[in-house]
Amino acid sequence: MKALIFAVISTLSIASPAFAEVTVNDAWVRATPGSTKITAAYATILNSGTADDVLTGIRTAIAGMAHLHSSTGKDGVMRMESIETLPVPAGKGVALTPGNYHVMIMDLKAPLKVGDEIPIIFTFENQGDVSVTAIVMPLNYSGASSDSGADHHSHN
Ligand SMILES: [Cu+2]
Repeated sequence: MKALIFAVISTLSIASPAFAEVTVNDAWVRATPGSTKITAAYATILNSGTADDVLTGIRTAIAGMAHLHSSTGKDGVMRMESIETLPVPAGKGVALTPGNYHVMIMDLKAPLKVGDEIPIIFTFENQGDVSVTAIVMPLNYSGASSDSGADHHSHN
């Protein structure tokens, strides 16, 4: 009887996802000059679990609107478009970087100054809400490892 109970418990613990398999790392937001009400946030999403997940939404209390965007360069012209969901495959990382995926933040309630800490909530289909603190970086900042290429996480 005891053995049966243990068997049931261990089955349950395998079925339910481990805590925080999906994490959002190195989040940063670009500072805003003057009275600009638009900026963008970037981060690296890591899925260390064995199940695929999907980023389904982003929100922040500092602005009226935050939305996931992708950037594509076509014929030398950069275009941005809203995307509703972003797959985060099991065992992979997805980078939100300048010129690529990013969080478009609109209707800012106040200017963002370098060094400020901004709360952003990323919502995933399986993981649920992941709260992160994004650091406000200077206008010319382009990401922690944008030039080296040495320690890039794998991404699609
Ligand atoms: Cu955008």
